[in-house]
Amino acid sequence: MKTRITELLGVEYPVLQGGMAWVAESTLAAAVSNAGGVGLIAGGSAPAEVIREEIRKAKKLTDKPFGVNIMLMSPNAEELAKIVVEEGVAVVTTGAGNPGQYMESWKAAGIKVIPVVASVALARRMERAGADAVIAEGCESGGHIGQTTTMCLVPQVVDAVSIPVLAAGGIADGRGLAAAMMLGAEGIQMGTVFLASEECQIHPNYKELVLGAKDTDSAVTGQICGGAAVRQIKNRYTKKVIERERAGATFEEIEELTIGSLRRAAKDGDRENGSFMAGQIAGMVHEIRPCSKIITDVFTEAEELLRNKAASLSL
Ligand code: TUI
Repeated sequence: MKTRITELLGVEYPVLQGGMAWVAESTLAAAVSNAGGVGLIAGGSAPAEVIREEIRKAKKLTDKPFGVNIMLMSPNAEELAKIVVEEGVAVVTTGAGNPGQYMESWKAAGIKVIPVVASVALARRMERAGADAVIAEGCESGGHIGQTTTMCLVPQVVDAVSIPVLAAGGIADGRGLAAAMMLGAEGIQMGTVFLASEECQIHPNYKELVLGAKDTDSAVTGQICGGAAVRQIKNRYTKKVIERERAGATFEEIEELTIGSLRRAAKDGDRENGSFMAGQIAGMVHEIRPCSKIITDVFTEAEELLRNKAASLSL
């Protein structure tokens, strides 16, 4: 499958791995890149020097292009923005904000910059700022989300910009990839399905929760108190946060509950108090596979669908 994304990034498959904070480290990123996609190391809110070490580890594990995701709400974003230049990282994706202030230095360093956007307005701004492509991420996704679904967001972003668009949110098999292509995307980003990969280093309880989730098992916190909306698997933690939000808790009171919640999920596997970020598509993820198998399964299925669909509809 050749698109402007495979050409831009020099990869076999137009697929990026989501930049999942506390989840996406060098082992996972290198596995996705070695499989022909683009793996990402997530900056999250980790100390920037820890991420530098992860970048160096990934360089030892793969000679293919990989990237770093910079979460712009993190206090370390500025430091990390310099480190990706110093380390000669091939691709940068960003989330949870507008990376405009860093764009010039990244472009000057030859980095391919692909911001994640949740709205047409930000997609347009990113194109004007010099982004190489954008990832249009629908609210089916896990983690911090906007308000528009993938089905509605992707074609509107495709119509609004002329740089290539990747679709994200709710994609975990060939049907999702084929649908994204029909919406005008030239690539995809997947996160949730890579949580259930052999190479993903999260606590086994996290993987178990993803495998066991059904379609309605995620909840969105942060919608009432003015913080960031975050989708994760329903548990005691989401119930408590949503209850407090409904009871009129302040931003600070909610923050007290949310601080450390991702670590409790990814590292400790604390089923009750962790924030197990995952997308709605977790309901369709039932097995642990190597990243290479996940990617070839998705692309083989999509290619067959795209080749045969017209005939099966008697078109
Ligand atoms: O960023 C993500 N997903 C994330 S970040 C994250 S870590 C975190 N944890 C707790 C609270 C907040 C973050 C976990 N998952 N996806 C990309 C994304 N970007 N989704 C939504 C946005 C977004 C939202 C508003 C981007 C820009 C924006 O406004 C910026 C502007 O200036 O218009």
